[in-house]
Amino acid sequence: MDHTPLFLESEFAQRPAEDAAFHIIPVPYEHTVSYGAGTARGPAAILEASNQLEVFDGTGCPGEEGFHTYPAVDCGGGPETVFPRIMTAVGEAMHHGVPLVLGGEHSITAPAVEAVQQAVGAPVGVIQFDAHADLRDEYEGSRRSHACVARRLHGDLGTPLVQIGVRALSPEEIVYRSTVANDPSAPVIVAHDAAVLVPEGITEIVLPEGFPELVYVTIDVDGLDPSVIPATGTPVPGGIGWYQFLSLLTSIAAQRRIIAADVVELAPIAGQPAWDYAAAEIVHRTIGIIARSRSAS
Ligand SMILES: [Mn+2]
Repeated sequence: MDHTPLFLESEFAQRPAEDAAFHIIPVPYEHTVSYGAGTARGPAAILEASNQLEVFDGTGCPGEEGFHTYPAVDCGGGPETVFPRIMTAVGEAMHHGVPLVLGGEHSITAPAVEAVQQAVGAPVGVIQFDAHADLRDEYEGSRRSHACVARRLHGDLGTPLVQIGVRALSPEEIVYRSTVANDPSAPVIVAHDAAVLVPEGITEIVLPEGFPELVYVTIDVDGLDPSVIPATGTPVPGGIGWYQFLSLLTSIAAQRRIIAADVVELAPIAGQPAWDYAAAEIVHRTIGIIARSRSAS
């Protein structure tokens, strides 16, 4: 059997889980009839591409804090069997450090956040980079579709939510956002949509007062402009650029404690490793931003 690549093992020897700050969890989940054709190959492509990364992320060498890559979560079966496995893996990683979950389709964020909530026993806020709001209650007959993940987080798990880079919204999602905005008892949803962020070149956002101290960051790669990563199921023009993404994430890390993150929805295109590399770089830069914010606090 081929060796499954570990995150940046070309430069940093794998650390035991107890001795690693960052815990990479591959979740090759794609619950569609075309299983195997798209996002299921995302985690392996990111891990392979990670071995081409430079150890220096532009500011420091986050790998010095230790990486531990888990075996891929078994994604055979439907959400009712796979989601508990995701929760177990993320819960275990939370004992040791910061989980970085690699998707897979976006629906995996719901069990990941649930596991993080359980592990900390405190309110967790979610920061979502995404082209889509993912606030539908149901999509194509499923409440666990990738198009519904933010609704599962906000509506079911009760997480306050900040959406960054959204530029594709259904009428139902617009109504949901405004209903929440007018309901003082609902957890907050704050939208920094691409139509304002991108033309105005905004590089910093201020989190709302009362937003939880502990945050989970979910990065749907389609949140960035397709000029950065076109290898995703539903690319949408007009997304945030590379440096804008880094600045926005840095501004989040300066205000709250990022305790877990995921990078989802990479659908590798054969013969086009550039996009796999870009996704691996997103993971690496995210780790670096988290590492520096932790040592600063
Ligand atoms: Mn999404």
